[in-house]
Amino acid sequence: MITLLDYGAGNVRSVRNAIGKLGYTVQDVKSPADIISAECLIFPGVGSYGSVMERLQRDGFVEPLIERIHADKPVLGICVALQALFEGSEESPGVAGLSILKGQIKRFAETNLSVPQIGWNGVNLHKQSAIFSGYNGEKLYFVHSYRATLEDVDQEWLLSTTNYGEEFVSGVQKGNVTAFQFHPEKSGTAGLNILGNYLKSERADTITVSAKEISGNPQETKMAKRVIACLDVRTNDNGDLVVTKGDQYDVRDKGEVRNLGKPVELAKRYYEEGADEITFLNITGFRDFPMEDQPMLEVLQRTSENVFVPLTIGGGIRAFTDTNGKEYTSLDVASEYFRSGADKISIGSDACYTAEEYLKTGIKTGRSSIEQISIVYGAQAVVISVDPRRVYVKDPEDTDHNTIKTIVPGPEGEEYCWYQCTVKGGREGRDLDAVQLVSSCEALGAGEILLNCIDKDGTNSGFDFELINHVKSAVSIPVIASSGAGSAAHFVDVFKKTDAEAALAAGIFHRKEVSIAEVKVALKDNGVETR
Ligand code: 1PR
Repeated sequence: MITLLDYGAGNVRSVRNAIGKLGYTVQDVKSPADIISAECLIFPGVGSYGSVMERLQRDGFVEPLIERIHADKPVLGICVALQALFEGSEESPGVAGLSILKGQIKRFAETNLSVPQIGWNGVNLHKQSAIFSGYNGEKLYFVHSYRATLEDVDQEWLLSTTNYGEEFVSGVQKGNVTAFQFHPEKSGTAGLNILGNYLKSERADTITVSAKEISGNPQETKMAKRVIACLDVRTNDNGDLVVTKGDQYDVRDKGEVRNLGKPVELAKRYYEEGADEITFLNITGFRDFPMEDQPMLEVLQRTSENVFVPLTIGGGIRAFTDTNGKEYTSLDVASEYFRSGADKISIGSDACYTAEEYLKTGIKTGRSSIEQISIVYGAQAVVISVDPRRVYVKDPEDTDHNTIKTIVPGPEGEEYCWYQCTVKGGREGRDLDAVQLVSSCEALGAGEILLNCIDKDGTNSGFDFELINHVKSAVSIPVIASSGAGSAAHFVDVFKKTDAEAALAAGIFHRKEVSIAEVKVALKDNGVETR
């Protein structure tokens, strides 16, 4: 029996599912006393530092947690839970942590690397631990902007480090108390193995750690470039929820919505094929109210039972008033998705409206969906889905928008273009360019950009490098290149010719033209770091 500390701050479903998958029963902490009496406690870290600590305080969990840790009873902390062991964090100034370890959690120093660190990275062990038995250096999934520094950590606690522009603390362990910065429940088979080791050791009450340094000189760990499978989901004309795929956003073929499979089954297939992440886009979300769209919630819930890599959901994330006049904030909508198994939400149309307002007033109201969700769940949980199309101009002076000189001239031989943002699934163009959108959203607290391209979508002609470089140079958060992949070589190209952290495709995977495994082999053969 494993006890889970679910303080309602985000996707705890995945941890719950992972424990279940490993054959254990989960019970929830219902009162502070449960924290003390639990045989084995898992403390998942979801949300921002401040919101985690605030919820723990609200429920009276802080003191029992400290008591339990001091009593050396088994605890496994994940992500922000590792950070919570320290005295505080730059993420939420003035908020006290559990103060088991001295020092403050700090934001990654400014380098040319994107922050948050989102993706798969290795760990170097500094101790021998039964928890890592069978671990062969596989990459594990990290998602965070703040980290414990090597200078701050008590050496007695140091379990593992990871490199991301610097060497930081990715695992701590002392006696029966362990915490990871990475998410074992989101790290595929390798992560499940680590979690399984922990649960096994706990049951036998034999978590063994020898203080012996691991011999040899550990190499710097390296982040992998991510390969993401995207599933555009909607109801077809027969009322079935299907994965579809458009050509430049037109999903109908001879008047019928293309049906390329069932969302839960396809997601499972991509996980098994080695996808580093899976994205669901409810492509009619701008029209329908997602809280009434139970099938999408069910898709997430069922997918997260078998898929142990990060899940992103987009489509319809915005404030909404239902037909009974009941108001839902975008935070309510997002929270429902997180509870159903999403790790990140992606905002499309609403991000454009928010950016337009922000550019007009320069004021951060705190009321936009980006700000609300980012404050509670952390920037890393907020992805901005950009749906741009090229607008050609003869001269940059012909527009107020950010232009590029392009190697793909327009129909009239125009040598310049800007990228116009669209809303409602590409149906409506706005007076907003991609650079304006992404830089405003970053300023408001977004943590990642999903960069589609209507001109390229479904064409199989390769990614739009010019767009990717243009957007990448405007932000310091990670960028996912999307639209146009037609071969494994296109993935190699996008990582060689741009600094995108991830590349996403839909059509080629759905139609089984190229498998994710083939993409990974091509990347590896060409010296691109992969999982
Ligand atoms: O505006 O917040 O409700 O979000 C709606 C979301 O749905 C947006 O993220 C938008 O990109 C997406 N969307 C809306 N309509 C469509 C459509 O196709 N008619 N799909 C649509 C966008 C684009 C990519 C696609 C890649 C790769 N899909 O996600 O998967 O272009 O395709 P490829 O590899 O086959 O070329 P909101």
